[in-house]
Amino acid sequence: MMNDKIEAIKVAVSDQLAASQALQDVQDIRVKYLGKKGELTAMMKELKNLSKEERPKVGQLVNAARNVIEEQVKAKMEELKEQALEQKIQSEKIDITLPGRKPVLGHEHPLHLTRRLMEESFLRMGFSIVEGPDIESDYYNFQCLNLPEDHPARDMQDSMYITDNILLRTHTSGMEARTLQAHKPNEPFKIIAPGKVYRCDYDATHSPVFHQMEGMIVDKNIRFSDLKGILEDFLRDIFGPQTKVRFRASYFPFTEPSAEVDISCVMCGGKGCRVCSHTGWLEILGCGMTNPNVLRMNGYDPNEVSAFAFGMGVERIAMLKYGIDDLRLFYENDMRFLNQF
Ligand code: 2U9
Repeated sequence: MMNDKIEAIKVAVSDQLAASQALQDVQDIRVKYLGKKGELTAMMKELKNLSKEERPKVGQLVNAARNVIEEQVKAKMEELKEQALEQKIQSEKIDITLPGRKPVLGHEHPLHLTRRLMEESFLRMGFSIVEGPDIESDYYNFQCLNLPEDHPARDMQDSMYITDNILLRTHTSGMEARTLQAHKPNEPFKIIAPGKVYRCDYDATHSPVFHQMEGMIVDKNIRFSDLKGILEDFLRDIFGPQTKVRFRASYFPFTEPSAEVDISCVMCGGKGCRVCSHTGWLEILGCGMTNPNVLRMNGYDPNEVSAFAFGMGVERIAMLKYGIDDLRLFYENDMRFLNQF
C-alpha cells in the first residue's frame, strides 16, 4: 500500500513540475512533498507503525523517492532560471543593424568666426597674437597710455571699477603697453591684442561686454604709409578686394597723428543707402602713429624707433561683413540666428 502511495507521489510530482511556470511553483512543490509537514516527511514518520521487516524496505523506497524528487526539483529550477535569463537576454538585445543617431554638431559662433578671420589675416602679415587679463590695473588701462587723470574715459560712468585702481579693461590697449614693457628697449615687434572689453553702456548698438582687436607695429622708420598699407590690405582681405578705404584725421590720446578709417559701404558699394546714411562710407576703425610720450612711458626711445597702433570692434566688423543689424543677436543664443553661420 505504501508502495502505491510512493509511486503516486512520484507521478504527481512529475506532473506538477512539468506544469510549473515559475520558481515559486517549484518551491511550493518542494515544501508540499519534502518540507517539514510534507507528504514524504509524513510517510517517514509513519514508518514506526510498520513491521520490523517492512520498515527498512519502505524506508529505502521513501528515501529513494525523496532523492528523485530533490533531483527533479533541482533540475526544474535550473531550467526555469535558464529560461528567465534567456528571456532577459532576448528582451535586452541591441539591434546593431539600426542606423545610429547622429549627434548634433555645434559650430563656431559668428563672433568667434569673425575674430578668427581677422586673426588669420594679421598672422599672414607676420603679426603675433598677445592675450592678457580682463581685470586690469588703472596703470595699464589708462596711465601708461597717456590718458590724463581728468580724461572723460576714466569717468566712473564709462568704466566698471572693482576697487579704486582695479577695473574691467575698457580696451585691450594695456596689452600693447605690457608688450612694450616686456621687450628690451627699442626691440621691434608686430602684435595684435584681441579680447573682451567692458564699458557701462547698454542699448541696441552698445553692449557692456564686447570684443576688440587692437594692434601695434614698432620698428625703426615705421611711417604713416606703413599703417595705411597694412590696414588697407587687412580691410580688403575681410571685406573683399573691391573695398575702398579712406582715412580721416581724428584724435586719440595714445596716438599722434590719429585717424579714423572708413570703408566703402558694404551694402551699396559707395552709392549711398540707408545703412551708410547716404554717405557711401562706413566707419570701421581707429588708428594712428603711437604717441612718442606713450613710447617713452613704456621704455622705448621715440628718437630711435617709431610705431603705429590701431583698434576696432569685432562685433562691428561682424555686423558689417554679414549684414547683421542688431548687436544683441550675438548674445541671445537664438539658434535661428546662429545656424545661419
Ligand atoms: C598703446 C599705444 C597705442 C590703440 C588704438 C584706437 C586707435 C581706436 C577704438 C576703435 C573702436 C576701440 O573698438 S573701439 O571702441 N580704438 O580707435 N586704438 S589706436 O592704440 C594704442 C594702444 C596702446 C601702448
